Amino acid sequence: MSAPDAASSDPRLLVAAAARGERRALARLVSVFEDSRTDAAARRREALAALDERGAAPRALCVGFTGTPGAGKSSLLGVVAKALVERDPTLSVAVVAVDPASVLSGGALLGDRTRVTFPAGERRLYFRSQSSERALGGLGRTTFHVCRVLERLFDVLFVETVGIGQSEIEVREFADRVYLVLQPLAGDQVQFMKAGIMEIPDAFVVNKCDEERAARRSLHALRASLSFARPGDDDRLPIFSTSAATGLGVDALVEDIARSRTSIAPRGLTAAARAHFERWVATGYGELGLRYLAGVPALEDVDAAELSFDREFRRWVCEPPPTELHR
Ligand SMILES: Nc1nc2c(ncn2[C@@H]2O[C@H](COP(=O)(O)OP(=O)(O)O)[C@@H](O)[C@H]2O)c(=O)[nH]1
Ligand SMILES: [Mg+2]
Repeated sequence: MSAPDAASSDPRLLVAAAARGERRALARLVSVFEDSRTDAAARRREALAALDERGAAPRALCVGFTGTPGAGKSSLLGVVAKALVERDPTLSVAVVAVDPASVLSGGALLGDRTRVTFPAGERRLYFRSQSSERALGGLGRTTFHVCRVLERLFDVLFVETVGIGQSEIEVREFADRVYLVLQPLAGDQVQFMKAGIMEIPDAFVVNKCDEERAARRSLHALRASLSFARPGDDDRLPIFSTSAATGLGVDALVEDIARSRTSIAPRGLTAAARAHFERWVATGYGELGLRYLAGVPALEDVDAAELSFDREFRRWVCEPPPTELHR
């Protein structure tokens, strides 16, 4: 039997291979946490037990990269992740990119699923693309769970999300540091102002600054927006001008992320589990679900041991909300 086959049948081997940074093993492990079939719950438990056995506790600094589609988040993350592992030989970096589902094609917006390519042999870098299953972006149904595995295996975990509004707020709930990535396009800043989104990020990135004139205009507009949106705060908020295409300004951004690793203690995703669970219920069951949730005290202990909502999911499937709530 070849090594990958052995790994697929034995969770300990799978976890060991994933911890060594073997991409196929990582992909398999992650897909266990994306699997909606009933029998996947048992495999998740086994995988988590194997992670515990290895002492693979949550350790990653979780960094959100969020903003408009096409701003260059994926391109930039490719460059930034490589630079981070180059400057620190002990560091490992994972990227989870959540693309809005395209209603027409069922695929990713702008087809950017393949945009981040890491060198094949580099075990300290891992990239995973997911669909948000929502046309307007936000986190995917399983993003949270996948991140809770990857935060145990990598030192820095980037989560890329698309969308104006919702996804920034969602990623804020568990990211230790959030960057809002803008591109030099007229109108951008106005949209962000409207959504109140300027209040979310810890720092701003204006990418595509190889387009100099547009970049200057956008920087100016961003500073002006910030002085309204975050008065008093706006002078201290870092703004990075970058180009994923030429590498311009990337060093300063990488430096900021590296500094965050030493200055911010990762919260770990467990702290955000309850909020995430409520959203999971709200997304699937809407207002009705939230009303039901309020009356179910047992849900207080969102299944921290399983690091998934499997038990709650079974409950919802087997015992749907009482029909009187439908009225
Ligand atoms: N000129 C220029 N183009 C860029 C830059 N970064 C990304 N792009 C291009 O912008 C498009 C969208 O990039 P992508 O990384 O997929 O954006 P995302 O949707 O924010 O992840 C692609 O065609 C990239 O090649 C940049 O710094 N300068
Ligand atoms: Mg992208």
